[in-house]
Amino acid sequence: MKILHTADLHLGKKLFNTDRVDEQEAVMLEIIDIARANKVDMALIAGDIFDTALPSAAAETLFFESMVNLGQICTVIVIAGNHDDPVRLAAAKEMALSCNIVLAGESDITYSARKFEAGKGYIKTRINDQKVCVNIVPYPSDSRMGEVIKENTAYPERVKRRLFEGAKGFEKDSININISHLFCVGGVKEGDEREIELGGARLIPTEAFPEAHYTALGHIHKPQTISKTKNIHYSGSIMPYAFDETSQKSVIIADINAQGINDFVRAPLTKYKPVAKLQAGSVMQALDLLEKNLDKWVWLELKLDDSITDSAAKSLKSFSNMLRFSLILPEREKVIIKDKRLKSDREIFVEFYKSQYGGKEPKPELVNMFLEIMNEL
Ligand SMILES: [Mn+2]
Repeated sequence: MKILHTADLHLGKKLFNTDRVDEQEAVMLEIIDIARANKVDMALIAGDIFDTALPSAAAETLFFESMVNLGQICTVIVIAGNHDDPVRLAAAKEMALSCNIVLAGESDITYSARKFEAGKGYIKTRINDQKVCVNIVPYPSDSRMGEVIKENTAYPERVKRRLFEGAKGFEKDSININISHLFCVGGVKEGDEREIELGGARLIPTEAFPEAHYTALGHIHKPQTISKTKNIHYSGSIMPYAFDETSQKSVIIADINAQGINDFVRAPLTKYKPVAKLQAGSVMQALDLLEKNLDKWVWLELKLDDSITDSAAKSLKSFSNMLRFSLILPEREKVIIKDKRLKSDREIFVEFYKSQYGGKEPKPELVNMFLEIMNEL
């Protein structure tokens, strides 16, 4: 069977207030074309479908239209990520089922028994006369797993338990697949994923995954293979969502049989605008760089000895591909180049607050509250 694995669509997500639904639509069409051209049997969409719990109408329309089209090509499994509202995402699950789509918000997917053989956390189907079992684990936060936190059970242990529960559907003669949305030990960060910052206690080790022919993960935006021997992969996001996401985006196409993975390729996505963080030492150079990067979203850092003239600012602003502009002047440089790691949590917080609120100092109570939370983590 052939699978297509993608994740982190973040439909509706803007880059510095710039709407990207048109770009997202082009990429979704490209993904559907890739599925069709490769005669894919199953699409695995591993969470963060939307960017917010309350997506825009345009983002929802794009999702539903894309899924209906994909469902005409193959069976589609969609799980909720941390950015998705699990209830809202799966609200149309009954209707989706008749379009060959499983919408999995929270763990319980027994509703899909109308079309598939479904158990607690898994579905079974047949593709080209081959048995297939998919262990479905949407973003496993404690509240979404409906866990009562027992003493002395660490978060990775609770997730492991949940992963092994769905694996009860795995059979010796079936192709067995795990799909989830989490941060796995060994994952390399790129972009602005929030939970990664929360520290090691939430990381899931590879031992937590039941042995399977393929494990499809979402959550990290950088495409990467966590374990080749255990077949654990991140597809990465469908386009860059932060200025440090410079790697080529792609979807995974894998040909799997009962013996293992026959063929594995990352099919590049080409319909989005890449990002670039550019540095210039003069206005002339800055204008030249912007001109040369019209096909990219640009964050321009301009280092000058003196402040910028009105006419230069006007020329720079005329480039609509420039989404962010940082002017670095000598007196501010000391602050900017100081390594964050050398600063205390208090310093970092105060600096961040001031940058967000026009230089205003945060109230001491607020700083203390922040430090208390930091200590608890
Ligand atoms: Mn995520």
